[in-house]
Amino acid sequence: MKTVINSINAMEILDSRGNPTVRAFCSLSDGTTCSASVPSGASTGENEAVELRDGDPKRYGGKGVLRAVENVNNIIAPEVCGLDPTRQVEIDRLMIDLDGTENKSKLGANAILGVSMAVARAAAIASGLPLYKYLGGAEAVRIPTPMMNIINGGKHADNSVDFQEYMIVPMGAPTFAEGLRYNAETFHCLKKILHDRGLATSVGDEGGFAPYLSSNQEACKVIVEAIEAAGYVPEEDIGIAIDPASTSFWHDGKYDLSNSGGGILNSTELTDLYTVMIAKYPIFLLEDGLAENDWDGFKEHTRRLGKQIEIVGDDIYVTNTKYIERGISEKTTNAALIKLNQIGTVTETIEAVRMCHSAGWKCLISHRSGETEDSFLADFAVAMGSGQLKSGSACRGERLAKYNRLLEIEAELGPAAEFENPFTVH
Ligand code: 2PG
Ligand code: MG
Repeated sequence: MKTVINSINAMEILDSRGNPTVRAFCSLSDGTTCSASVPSGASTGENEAVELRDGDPKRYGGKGVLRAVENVNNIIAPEVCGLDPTRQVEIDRLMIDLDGTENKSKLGANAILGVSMAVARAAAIASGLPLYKYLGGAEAVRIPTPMMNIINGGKHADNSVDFQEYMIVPMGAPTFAEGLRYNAETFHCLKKILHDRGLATSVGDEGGFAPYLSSNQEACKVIVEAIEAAGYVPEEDIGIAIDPASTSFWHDGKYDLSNSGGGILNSTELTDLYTVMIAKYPIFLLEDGLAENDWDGFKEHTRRLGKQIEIVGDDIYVTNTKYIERGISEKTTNAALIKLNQIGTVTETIEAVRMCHSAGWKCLISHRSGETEDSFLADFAVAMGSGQLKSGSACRGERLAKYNRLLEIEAELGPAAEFENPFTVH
């Protein structure tokens, strides 16, 4: 007998920042039951799919998601029940049509994505396959490089650092497990270095340290010290990737780094600053070096830096093929960030990855700053085979849930697992 979806429902849970989010449940006629939880960003792009919030000031400061939960229970569930859970594309399209808006503002991308992920997971279980294999097929064997965010700034921390994320990348590690160890050891050395200098070792939203540093470059300096203190060679063993999330300090067409004493810069001047930093530190990737609406600035930025390093667009594309297509034709960047909840369905996220890969672009699969213990992202990253994932620091359970799941996947694949440095050395 054909397995069908028996029930779909949702509830309000809390994310890693203590804000409400959606957990969706799916049960099948074969007895399979599972759930999936939706993450939430802080430095969001203006064109992201809409995260539906109640706006009721009496609950969670207006951030409740009971309307999204009701939309799952009352509008989506009756339409999806009875369908074959392996028909992911059809189910996602059906929800997109039910919503009927450009940006999923009627039902909420949080409602739709919760169901989309839960259905994928249920179908994988019913098929007897791990999620990465169900979504990625037999060739899903590439384990992504863990890009670990060990210094948090910008909107993710209350410190003097304007740039949001400083990540370490285990360039020279032979396996994912070894790469994770390189990173975690460096994280611990960084803690000691900061502590010994009397700097704060408390952490930001993604588990990286959030010290008061004298400049944005100072963060690279202490990271290089930490890499060396851990016994690794900067550049060869471990490199640096930065997500300045510059939309968050872009005001009136200028980049405002006055929080860290860096002044107010235009796109060219900010690209000059990055050029200096790249020459001085082992930086291999810059994400959102410029702001979401600075398409012209980005073109110049990529023309100047794109041969040397990976230039990733996050807020500018919001995992939406409409914007990625423009980026590919205008050579705006040479890679894209991929976040499931920016677009709101598993199917559309896969389409975004496919578009990037067929243009020869890299994809960096990403968590959100507000996360849950759900490790869906780890399987998704392996399924997409893009070789790069960022899931925060070596601290905070919701971040480690993804890295630990990747350890499991690598062990399960055994000798079939592939792990290769996705960056070209400059
Ligand atoms: C980013 C993300 C994830 P947020 O900018 O890349 O690190 O942050 O989820 O706050 O948008
Ligand atoms: Mg980003």
